[in-house]
This record gives sequence, C-alpha cells and structure tokens, in this order.
Amino acid sequence: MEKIAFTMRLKPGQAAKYERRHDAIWPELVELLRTAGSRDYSIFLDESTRTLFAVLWREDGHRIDRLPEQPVMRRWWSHMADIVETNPDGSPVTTPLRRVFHLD
Ligand code: RM4
Repeated sequence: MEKIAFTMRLKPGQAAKYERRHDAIWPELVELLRTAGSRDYSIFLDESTRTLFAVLWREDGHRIDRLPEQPVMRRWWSHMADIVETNPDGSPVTTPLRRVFHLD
C-alpha cells in the first residue's frame, strides 16, 4: 500500500455544496473507487485558498490510473464541474504532491 496526496481547487463560495455532495456520494462511485484500489480516502479544505487536499491509500496493483475511463467517474466529475476548477476534458484540475516528510 502507498499513501498519495494531491490538490484540487474549489470555485468561490462552494464549500458547503462540495461537502453536501460528498455526504451524498453515489454508492456506485464508492464501489468504483474501492474496486480500483483506493482506501481511507479523505479530502480536506483550506478555506483561505480554496485548496482541496486529497489523501488516500493505494493498494498494490491498483487501477486508479484507469478511473478517467470509467463512465461513473466521468459522470461524477461533470456533476462537480460547477463547483470545482475543471480541465477542458471535464476532469478536476489536479496537482500531485510529493511527500517531503514521513514519520511512522
Ligand atoms: C472529488 C473529485 C475526485 C473524486 C472524489 C470522490 O470531488 O471528483 O476526483 O475522487 O471527489
């Protein structure tokens, strides 16, 4: 298992809506994310910059790289596109983060 983190960015004034939509995350998306090998997935919000900090565990042999091909994932991204900064292909603008410290 490997822990990874990345950021996304919320559009202004959308924090409550973002949280509400995730409170009502679709069961089929939960299933897809788990099947792809993600575990213990959290998203934190820095309200001062609207930065969303996502952190999750990736199982060995995961298929997270294939998520953009999945219709459920693409439907979720289009469902979120009005409140998250989004690329022209509909995916959220994502910045991978490099780990610079770790303490077990
Ligand atoms: C986020 C974003 C991510 C997704 C999570 C569940 O808003 O769309 O790509 O993995 O939701």
